[in-house]
Amino acid sequence: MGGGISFQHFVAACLKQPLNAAVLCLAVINGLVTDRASKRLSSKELPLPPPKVLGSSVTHFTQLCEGSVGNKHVSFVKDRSLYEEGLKAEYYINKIQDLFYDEVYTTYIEDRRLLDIISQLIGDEITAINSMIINKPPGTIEHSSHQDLMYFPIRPANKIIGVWTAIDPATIDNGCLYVIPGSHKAELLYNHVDVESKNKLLFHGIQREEYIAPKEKWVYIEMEPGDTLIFNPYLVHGSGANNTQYFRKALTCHYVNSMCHYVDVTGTCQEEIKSIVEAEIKRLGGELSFIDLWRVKSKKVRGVKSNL
Ligand SMILES: O=C(O)CCC(=O)C(=O)O
Repeated sequence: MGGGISFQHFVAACLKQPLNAAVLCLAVINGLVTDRASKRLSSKELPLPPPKVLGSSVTHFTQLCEGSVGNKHVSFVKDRSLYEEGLKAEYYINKIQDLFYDEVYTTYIEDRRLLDIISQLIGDEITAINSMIINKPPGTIEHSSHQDLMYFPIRPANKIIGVWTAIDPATIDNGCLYVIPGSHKAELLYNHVDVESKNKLLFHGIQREEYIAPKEKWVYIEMEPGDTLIFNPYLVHGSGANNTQYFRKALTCHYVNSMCHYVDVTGTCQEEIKSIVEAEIKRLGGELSFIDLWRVKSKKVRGVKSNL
């Protein structure tokens, strides 16, 4: 396992300048954006998201889990092994997805300052996809290394960007994110296998990720509440187990330039994911294709028109 360093120090070292702001950008580290953009991103004027949203995110999560606040749009993902322990919902719900019409979480997803940053990276026409609050309750196992693009039938990839904001302190002990720096540069999707099917549906991980870079090169990113990681969808990343007795929550969303298009992933390394998703939709009584599912899981958040 690679040694952990504080996120602030990691980014500051990479940018070779002091960095005090909560907005931090891995894309900058990997040279994806210009110097001008990196200066803008490290500006103190852009703290993200407002602390009020972070605080209400936690309360709202609990209320959604307990059913004391209803929301017919969101969907819940359980950690199956924690569920089997008969715990309260907050202790086994791993994710709440599809937050686009949730009054609390949209204030994060559509935060003007966040969209200003995203527009520097992918352009002014922005569609949000795949919004989630990720809960990592005590006892959660690791989330294997993967590339987010594996799940998206959308291209071009360089117009897709992921955003992950810590709600709680994220530490090595409670399962912070780790990344393999530079792993996005080859613009390759690595072979993923179903590694955690006992715990969660659709958790595929990269086979033999140590061939991409030895574990000493992996970087564990400890983050404070409000710290935000922005990353390329080819970037290999994952997160560790939560070995503490506290929750580790984060808000995350992907943003896509609205002029992107859907691609048929049949015959590619994404086909297995497509088949699993379509089979699960069928099992639940639905008829959506993989692409239609992403149409449902997207929302235009800036600009006038979206292809998605
Ligand atoms: O928050 C985590 O533990 C991992 C999240 C992640 O990598 C993802 O959802 O793609």
